[in-house]
Amino acid sequence: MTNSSPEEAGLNVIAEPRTANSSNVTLYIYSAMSSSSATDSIENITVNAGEGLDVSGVTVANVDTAGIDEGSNQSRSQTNGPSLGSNVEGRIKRAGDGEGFVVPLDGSRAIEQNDELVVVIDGGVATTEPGNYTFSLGINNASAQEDSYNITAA
Ligand SMILES: [Ca+2]
Repeated sequence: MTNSSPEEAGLNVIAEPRTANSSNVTLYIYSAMSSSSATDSIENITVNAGEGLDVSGVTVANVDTAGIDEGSNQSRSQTNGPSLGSNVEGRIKRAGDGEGFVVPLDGSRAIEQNDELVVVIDGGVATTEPGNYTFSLGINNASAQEDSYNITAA
Protein backbone atom coordinates (compact mmCIF):
# COMPACT_ATOMS: atom_id res chain seq x y z
CA MET A 1 0.00 0.00 0.00
CA THR A 2 1.31 3.46 -0.88
CA ASN A 3 0.32 6.63 0.89
CA SER A 4 0.08 9.79 -1.17
CA SER A 5 1.28 12.30 1.42
CA PRO A 6 4.70 12.41 3.11
CA GLU A 7 5.03 10.84 6.52
CA GLU A 8 5.85 13.13 9.44
CA ALA A 9 9.46 14.10 10.04
CA GLY A 10 11.03 12.23 12.90
CA LEU A 11 11.89 8.73 14.03
CA ASN A 12 9.58 5.74 14.33
CA VAL A 13 11.02 2.51 15.74
CA ILE A 14 9.14 -0.80 15.97
CA ALA A 15 10.54 -3.94 17.63
CA GLU A 16 8.84 -7.26 16.84
CA PRO A 17 8.34 -9.01 19.16
CA ARG A 18 8.52 -6.42 21.96
CA THR A 19 8.12 -8.81 24.86
CA ALA A 20 10.95 -8.94 27.40
CA ASN A 21 13.86 -11.34 26.97
CA SER A 22 13.12 -12.16 23.33
CA SER A 23 15.98 -13.03 21.03
CA ASN A 24 15.89 -12.71 17.25
CA VAL A 25 13.96 -9.47 17.36
CA THR A 26 13.29 -7.67 14.08
CA LEU A 27 13.82 -3.94 14.32
CA TYR A 28 12.08 -1.57 11.89
CA ILE A 29 13.59 1.93 11.85
CA TYR A 30 11.94 4.76 9.92
CA SER A 31 13.61 8.17 10.05
CA ALA A 32 12.01 10.96 8.01
CA MET A 33 14.30 13.92 7.46
CA SER A 34 13.69 17.48 8.55
CA SER A 35 15.64 20.37 7.02
CA SER A 36 18.26 20.01 9.79
CA SER A 37 18.74 16.23 9.56
CA ALA A 38 18.96 16.05 5.74
CA THR A 39 22.46 15.93 4.26
CA ASP A 40 24.24 15.87 0.88
CA SER A 41 26.63 13.21 2.10
CA ILE A 42 25.80 10.39 4.51
CA GLU A 43 29.09 9.64 6.31
CA ASN A 44 27.75 7.67 9.25
CA ILE A 45 24.58 6.59 11.01
CA THR A 46 24.75 6.45 14.80
CA VAL A 47 22.21 4.40 16.73
CA ASN A 48 21.65 4.38 20.47
CA ALA A 49 18.97 1.76 21.04
CA GLY A 50 18.48 2.45 24.77
CA GLU A 51 18.50 -0.04 27.62
CA GLY A 52 15.44 -1.95 26.41
CA LEU A 53 17.31 -3.51 23.50
CA ASP A 54 20.62 -5.36 23.31
CA VAL A 55 22.05 -4.66 19.86
CA SER A 56 25.55 -5.95 20.63
CA GLY A 57 25.04 -8.89 18.24
CA VAL A 58 24.17 -6.79 15.17
CA THR A 59 26.45 -7.24 12.15
CA VAL A 60 26.16 -6.09 8.54
CA ALA A 61 24.67 -9.51 7.76
CA ASN A 62 21.64 -8.68 9.95
CA VAL A 63 20.80 -5.56 7.96
CA ASP A 64 17.91 -6.79 5.85
CA THR A 65 17.02 -3.41 4.33
CA ALA A 66 18.89 -0.10 4.29
CA GLY A 67 17.48 2.34 1.82
CA ILE A 68 15.69 5.59 1.13
CA ASP A 69 11.98 6.19 0.68
CA GLU A 70 12.12 9.36 -1.42
CA GLY A 71 9.31 11.72 -0.47
CA SER A 72 8.29 9.40 2.39
CA ASN A 73 5.30 8.08 0.50
CA GLN A 74 5.96 4.33 0.63
CA SER A 75 4.43 2.37 3.49
CA ARG A 76 6.31 0.20 5.96
CA SER A 77 9.70 -0.99 4.73
CA GLN A 78 9.15 -0.29 1.03
CA THR A 79 11.67 2.02 -0.61
CA ASN A 80 11.68 3.77 -3.98
CA GLY A 81 15.16 5.28 -3.76
CA PRO A 82 18.68 3.90 -3.63
CA SER A 83 19.76 1.10 -1.36
CA LEU A 84 22.61 2.03 0.97
CA GLY A 85 23.94 -1.52 1.18
CA SER A 86 26.84 -0.97 -1.23
CA ASN A 87 27.77 2.31 0.50
CA VAL A 88 28.59 0.74 3.85
CA GLU A 89 32.31 1.17 4.34
CA GLY A 90 33.87 -1.35 6.64
CA ARG A 91 32.29 -2.83 9.71
CA ILE A 92 29.69 -1.74 12.21
CA LYS A 93 31.42 -0.13 15.21
CA ARG A 94 30.19 -0.79 18.73
CA ALA A 95 29.25 2.18 20.89
CA GLY A 96 28.04 2.26 24.47
CA ASP A 97 27.26 -0.83 26.54
CA GLY A 98 25.75 -3.07 23.88
CA GLU A 99 23.14 -0.37 23.35
CA GLY A 100 24.58 1.38 20.35
CA PHE A 101 26.51 1.17 17.12
CA VAL A 102 27.83 3.31 14.30
CA VAL A 103 27.47 2.36 10.64
CA PRO A 104 30.19 4.02 8.50
CA LEU A 105 29.20 4.95 4.92
CA ASP A 106 31.22 6.24 1.98
CA GLY A 107 29.52 9.64 1.82
CA SER A 108 28.34 9.28 -1.78
CA ARG A 109 24.63 9.24 -0.92
CA ALA A 110 22.42 12.22 -0.07
CA ILE A 111 19.16 12.20 1.87
CA GLU A 112 16.85 15.16 1.39
CA GLN A 113 14.24 16.82 3.54
CA ASN A 114 11.06 14.66 3.57
CA ASP A 115 13.02 11.58 2.47
CA GLU A 116 12.83 8.68 4.88
CA LEU A 117 15.74 6.46 5.88
CA VAL A 118 14.42 2.89 6.14
CA VAL A 119 16.44 0.27 8.01
CA VAL A 120 15.27 -3.24 8.88
CA ILE A 121 17.54 -5.27 11.16
CA ASP A 122 16.65 -8.95 11.27
CA GLY A 123 18.53 -10.82 13.99
CA GLY A 124 21.32 -9.78 16.33
CA VAL A 125 18.83 -7.85 18.49
CA ALA A 126 17.29 -8.95 21.81
CA THR A 127 14.88 -7.27 24.19
CA THR A 128 15.83 -6.87 27.87
CA GLU A 129 13.47 -5.94 30.72
CA PRO A 130 9.92 -4.52 30.56
CA GLY A 131 9.75 -0.73 30.57
CA ASN A 132 9.74 2.47 28.55
CA TYR A 133 12.92 3.40 26.73
CA THR A 134 14.29 5.92 24.24
CA PHE A 135 15.85 5.05 20.88
CA SER A 136 17.92 7.64 19.03
CA LEU A 137 19.35 7.83 15.52
CA GLY A 138 21.66 10.49 14.12
CA ILE A 139 23.13 11.01 10.67
CA ASN A 140 26.62 12.58 10.64
CA ASN A 141 26.84 15.25 13.32
CA ALA A 142 23.24 16.44 13.09
CA SER A 143 21.27 16.24 16.30
CA ALA A 144 19.77 12.78 16.72
CA GLN A 145 16.09 12.05 16.31
CA GLU A 146 14.45 10.18 19.19
CA ASP A 147 11.52 7.81 19.59
CA SER A 148 10.21 6.12 22.72
CA TYR A 149 9.34 2.44 22.77
CA ASN A 150 7.88 0.01 25.23
CA ILE A 151 9.02 -3.48 26.18
CA THR A 152 6.21 -5.55 27.67
CA ALA A 153 6.30 -8.39 30.21
CA ALA A 154 6.70 -11.80 28.63
CA1 LIG B 1 7.75 5.22 4.32
